[in-house]
Amino acid sequence: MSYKNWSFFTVLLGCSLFVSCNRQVDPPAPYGPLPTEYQMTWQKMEYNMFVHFGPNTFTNVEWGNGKEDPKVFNPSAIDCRQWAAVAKAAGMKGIIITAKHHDGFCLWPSKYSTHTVRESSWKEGKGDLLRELSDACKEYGLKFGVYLSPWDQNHPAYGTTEYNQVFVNTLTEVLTNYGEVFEQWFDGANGEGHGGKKQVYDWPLFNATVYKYQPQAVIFSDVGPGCRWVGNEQGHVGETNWSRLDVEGYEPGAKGPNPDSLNTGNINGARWLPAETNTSIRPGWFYSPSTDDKVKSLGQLVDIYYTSVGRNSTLLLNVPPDRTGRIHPNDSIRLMELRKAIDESFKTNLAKGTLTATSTRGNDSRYSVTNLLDGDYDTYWATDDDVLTASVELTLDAETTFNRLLLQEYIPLGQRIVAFNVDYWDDATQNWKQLIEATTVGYKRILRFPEVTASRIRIHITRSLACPLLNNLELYNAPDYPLGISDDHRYNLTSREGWKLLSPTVGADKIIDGKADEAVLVNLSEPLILDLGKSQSLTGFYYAPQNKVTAANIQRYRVYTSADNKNWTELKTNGLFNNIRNNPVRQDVDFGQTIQARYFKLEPIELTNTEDSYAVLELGVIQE
Ligand code: FUL
Repeated sequence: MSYKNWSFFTVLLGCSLFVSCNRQVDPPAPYGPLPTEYQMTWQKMEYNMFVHFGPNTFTNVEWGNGKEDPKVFNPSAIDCRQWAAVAKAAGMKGIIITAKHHDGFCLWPSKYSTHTVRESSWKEGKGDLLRELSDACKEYGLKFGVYLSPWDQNHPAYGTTEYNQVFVNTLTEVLTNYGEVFEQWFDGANGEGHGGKKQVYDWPLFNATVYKYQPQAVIFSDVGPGCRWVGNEQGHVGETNWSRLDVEGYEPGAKGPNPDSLNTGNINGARWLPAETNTSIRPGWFYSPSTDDKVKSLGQLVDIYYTSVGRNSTLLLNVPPDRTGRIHPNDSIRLMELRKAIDESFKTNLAKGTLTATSTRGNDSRYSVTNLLDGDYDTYWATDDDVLTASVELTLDAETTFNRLLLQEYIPLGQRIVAFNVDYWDDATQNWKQLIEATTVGYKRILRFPEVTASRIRIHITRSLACPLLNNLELYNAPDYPLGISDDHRYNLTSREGWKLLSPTVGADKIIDGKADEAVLVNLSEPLILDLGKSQSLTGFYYAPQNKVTAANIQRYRVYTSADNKNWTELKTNGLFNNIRNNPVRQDVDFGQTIQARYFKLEPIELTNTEDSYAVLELGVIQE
């Protein structure tokens, strides 16, 4: 090569080096459906309060039928500022109130209904609960959201095409009179109203009404469009949880996607539809004095935090005010304990050290793995477009003991990571050892594993739909909070001495053993007949269904008692276990009188699905 050529090459090489050192690699392209700005704001709220309040608070039922006297609604010392103070101290960011439940009762004096606070005894009909709560939320810096049930058992127009407009009118009142609404909660339940008629809901019209007056509101339902139900009311979204769902051909309610899809989302789902885990601090959604001693234990609530917020979901925890109109101390104390437990668990981030990655996008410092520790939500680590598996390693400044790993994926550009492993470096064997294998990260993922002491930890992404983007990594050593007394243990408190189940004969022992552990399947033709051994004073009965949304549990039933197992007295002709499909917890039914009897019979007349046998976990009578 001549000197002239050589110098030409030097110049060329120099230029290309110059260009590559300063090259700004393109940011990763968005992948799949993306969250809107409003969905991002909503996702970051993480933890909100649900409030079920209305006539049911006073009548011991979960579903009112619209025929209740509005005068039963009469809280003696309502204090929405107390609700807001409790929510705020609990660490919640917003409150969603049941403005109208299935009984049609409106917590504001609606022009379009005659079943409202105006007709109640509260404040001599001059009260407006939405006003009081929305004001309290503003005062405490909380966001305000509304639940409105299209199913309305009171309104005379329900079941006619006219009703959809009535519903839109009530919706408009709620959305235009109380300031900003961060979430609109639509219940898909579609039961019978006046004269046994069901309504064909106009969902596109309902959604358009929300967006017209509150464009930033995130709309909840089985199919969104803002966020989705997780397919159960027990407080857990899937370990695999995609913030995406296919909604084509589905509707909110019974025509919704199956509970498993709702629980995990769909890996290639066409719509961005993040999960909201909704559950109640008590067994039911509405207050009842009978559940004052059944508030979930601290351990149960901590567990729910991990199975919701820790799995890429928000948590909407229901705290039902009592008959005075205040949050009962049993609930508020538990919420403060939960707040303390969360604070304690995530007080000290132990992820201090040096981060390296097997690959960095364009070797560009803007996508450096060090972004994972900088506390800035909008800086993230990324790989090149064609690098779909990669590892991130953290060498800790010192040997550290930890049992929790928190990861966040940069979801404004889509959810991508399918599967990953977490390993720690074992000094004794000089090898990597696996701590845990996991699927999906999403907005926030908190992994729990047994305590380990190590100085290196590695996150190995084994499958990603597009180049992975992570923006945060934290390590903690959190205390364990034992689950404590659960409802299952409480069954043991009932004395079952001398009881014998005469029907069915197979599995009878399990049904009355006081252990709500194993469900027995009974043929629909066989009722449950219990012999108490001798005549007793009975005030009610309980039925514990199988704890699964997809189970075949009893929904409608007849109940009888007898002194001789021959002549039966019918106590309930068409009993309904309210909301048992979505919330399959133990049902306690009060006879409303004391009955002297030796035999008790429960006859199923309708199940939660179309199977021909039904599930029973436990059955028993409640004695005086
Ligand atoms: C369900 C309703 O039927 C329950 O009563 C409760 O409001 C729950 C949050 O949603 O669909």
